[in-house]
Amino acid sequence: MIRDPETLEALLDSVRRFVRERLVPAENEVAETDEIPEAIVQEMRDMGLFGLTIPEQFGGLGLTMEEEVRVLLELCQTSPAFRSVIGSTVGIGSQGILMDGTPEQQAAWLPRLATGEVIASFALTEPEAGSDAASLRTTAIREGDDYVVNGTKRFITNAPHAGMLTLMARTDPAVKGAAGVSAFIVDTKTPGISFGKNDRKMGQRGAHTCDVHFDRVRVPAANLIGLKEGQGFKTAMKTLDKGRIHIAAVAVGVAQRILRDALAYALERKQFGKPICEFELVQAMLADSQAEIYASECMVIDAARRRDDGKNVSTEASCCKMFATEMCGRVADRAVQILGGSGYMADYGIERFYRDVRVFRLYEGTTQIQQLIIARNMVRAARRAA
Ligand code: COS
Repeated sequence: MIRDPETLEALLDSVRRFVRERLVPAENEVAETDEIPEAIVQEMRDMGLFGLTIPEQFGGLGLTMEEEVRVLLELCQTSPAFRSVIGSTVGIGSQGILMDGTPEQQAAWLPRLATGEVIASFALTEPEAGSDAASLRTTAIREGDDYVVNGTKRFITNAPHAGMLTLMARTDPAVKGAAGVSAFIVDTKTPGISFGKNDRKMGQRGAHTCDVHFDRVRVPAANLIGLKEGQGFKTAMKTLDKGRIHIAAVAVGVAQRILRDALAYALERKQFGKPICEFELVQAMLADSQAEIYASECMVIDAARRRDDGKNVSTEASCCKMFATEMCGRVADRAVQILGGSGYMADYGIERFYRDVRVFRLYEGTTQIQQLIIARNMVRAARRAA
């Protein structure tokens, strides 16, 4: 749903300009240094990018899902590491508070997330609990007015910079599955929290992940999201439904950029006496990429609109996350192929995108988990209808 086309267009314009003038020129520096310059992060704060999804009453822009998708399509015409800076705060790190938090919890945290003063991370994954998220082992045991948290979270995006975590932990160790899990807001300055070294990753240099260790960390009971135990897994799943539409939009934006670079190369590069874009086998790769990007874009916008209409979009979110991220992998692979030997060389930038986008098919649920969710929902609906 687009509330006011003119206001949205002005925002899209400023993001487009920011990407062109500030982010694209910084791509190589970020890849070399593994750091996003603080001046760029500050500009993101000034533009309100950390508050895209936080309601206006808390100082954010309160974008609808469709509006968020449109912004992401622009913001992702560059290295996806830049999106990652704001990703966990506008997405999975804040949405649990927004969806299930009490008014007090929302008022205490959302304004500082909206300005980018505090960065949020989503702490679900553990060394032994990845795809099987409901098997998580981190415990949060009630002691007086606090919960005492022990355990380790793994691969947590933006944890090295986070001021707060949306933490999923087991409040009832006797209950093994999803029902024993609760969600908490955790201030990262709380004693007993320590961070591992930054992970060494395949791509997206400049975007950081690490382990987070909890050793007898006392979290006030007032920070239990919604003040209800046993609801944390559902909070996480609802958050991921939205997050998966977000990641699908990211995949579409980056794929558009990769295809543009591949086309530009194919127009310039001559072999057998003519530009390679005139060869039909190269044209097939360009055309397949264009058609698949278009299909993915339509899916993402449709899923976003359905969510804005208040529909349950668990199936659609998984469909577009699966389709768009797999598409992006194919587009990146074809781009390397179109550039040939140059596609393999770091100076041309395409191999960097190829590595950067690989994680899209893994995080916020692998392609195989999306397949499982889609098929399960189909079977459930069919059984209900029978
Ligand atoms: N919205 C609301 N509630 C949901 C939900 C959703 N999208 N999906 C599941 N739930 C609820 C279920 O209704 C169930 O509650 P009830 O028992 O009251 O009915 C509960 O959550 C448990 O669901 P389910 O039985 O489906 O859980 P499973 O352990 O079988 O598996 C999957 C769930 C595999 C889908 C889940 O673990 C998953 O998404 N894994 C991937 C995790 C992931 O994306 N990690 C990335 C971390 S962030 S980078």
